[in-house]
Amino acid sequence: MQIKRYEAKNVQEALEKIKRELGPDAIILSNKQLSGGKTPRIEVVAAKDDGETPLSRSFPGRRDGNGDGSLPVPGIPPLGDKNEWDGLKEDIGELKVLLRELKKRDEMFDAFGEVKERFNILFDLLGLKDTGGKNHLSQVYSRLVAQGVSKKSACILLEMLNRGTMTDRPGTPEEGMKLVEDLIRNRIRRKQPAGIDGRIKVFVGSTGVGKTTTIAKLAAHYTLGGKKRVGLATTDTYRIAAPEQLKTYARIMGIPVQVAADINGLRKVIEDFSDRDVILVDTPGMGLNDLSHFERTRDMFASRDGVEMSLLLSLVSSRENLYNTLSRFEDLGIDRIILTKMDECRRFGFLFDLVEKVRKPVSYVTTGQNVPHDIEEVTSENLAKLIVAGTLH
Ligand SMILES: Nc1nc2c(ncn2[C@@H]2O[C@H](COP(=O)(O)OP(=O)(O)O)[C@@H](O)[C@H]2O)c(=O)[nH]1
Ligand SMILES: [Mg+2]
Repeated sequence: MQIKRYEAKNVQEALEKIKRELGPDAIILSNKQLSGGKTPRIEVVAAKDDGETPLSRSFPGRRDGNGDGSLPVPGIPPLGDKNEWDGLKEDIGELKVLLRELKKRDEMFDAFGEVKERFNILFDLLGLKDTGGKNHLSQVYSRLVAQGVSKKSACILLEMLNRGTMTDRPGTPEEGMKLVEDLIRNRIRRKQPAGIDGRIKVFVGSTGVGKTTTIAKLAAHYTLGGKKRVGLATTDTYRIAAPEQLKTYARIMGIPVQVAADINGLRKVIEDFSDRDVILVDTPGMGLNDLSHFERTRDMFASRDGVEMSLLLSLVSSRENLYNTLSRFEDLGIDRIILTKMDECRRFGFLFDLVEKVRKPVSYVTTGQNVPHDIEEVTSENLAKLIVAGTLH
């Protein structure tokens, strides 16, 4: 077999050269675009069977197949007229597409293999392998994620469950969820400090989060349930209606209320309320970029003497907003968290991440607009239940 390489401007030119030199029986072995150079060029490798080479001898049947002396490579016709050449070009084009598809499929299989491998590692880690369907941890994982627990935390919880205290494997996914609930409850109990219990209880948070409503609810509980003498105060002198809202609640409950415009005003309020067991202080809603309100509030309560500061977080805010609010208000020295508007939220799994991160006790959750009823005290029990089962009871 005689093999030759040709360079040409285009296929037509290459074809003419090949025909001229090797004759009409030549076959094309390869054809490619050459890179570099100013003008585009192609390289064509063509061959002519002269009946002498080992290659042609090794395919005697094929050689005879066409009966015209050409080497009949399947799908590649002998070089003939223009139509045949066009057909060949089409075939090459189709082959290229096919090869590309195959390559893509290979890549997909590679990626799939990698994911599978990761799952194996994860399952290994969690002890989920080869259990013959006896443990239900993978279902527990799915349920936790469905409740809004982050995937990372769900993995960590299962790993803790698997490595730590668990003596029996759960017989059902429900049992698994119960075990996770126990684990979270113990974790909250262990990790969260009791929090100070100040006589001056200050409530801070973004506008509309529910500060004034929550203060009214708590005032009623302290007065009616705790038989405590309560004084109400507000530092919100920015909105005309703000003290009015608090005054209305105070009037209904028969509780005194005062307004403190600055640090001296606050001192006077504290003095005036020296006979009160508890002073509940409302503050203006602070936007995240509201520097002056932050500084004023921080300065007013800087002494921290008998002060307990609760940050109210609305459960309907986006997670991003919650974390931004947290990091913004941390500057004020937050002692406790109050979660509001639980009635407007369905899944509470994200609270696991929140309480793990904040490490401040959650003291109350508010469950509606009704004063004084829609508020519940939070314990490690009901918080764990809320996270895992989406309900407090
Ligand atoms: N759904 C629901 N609404 C609440 C809750 N707490 C307060 N709100 C409502 O949220 C709105 C703002 O409350 P407000 O106490 O004035 O917020 P503040 O600006 O932080 O003082 C009012 O319409 C309240 O009735 C709650 O737990 N659930
Ligand atoms: Mg208010």
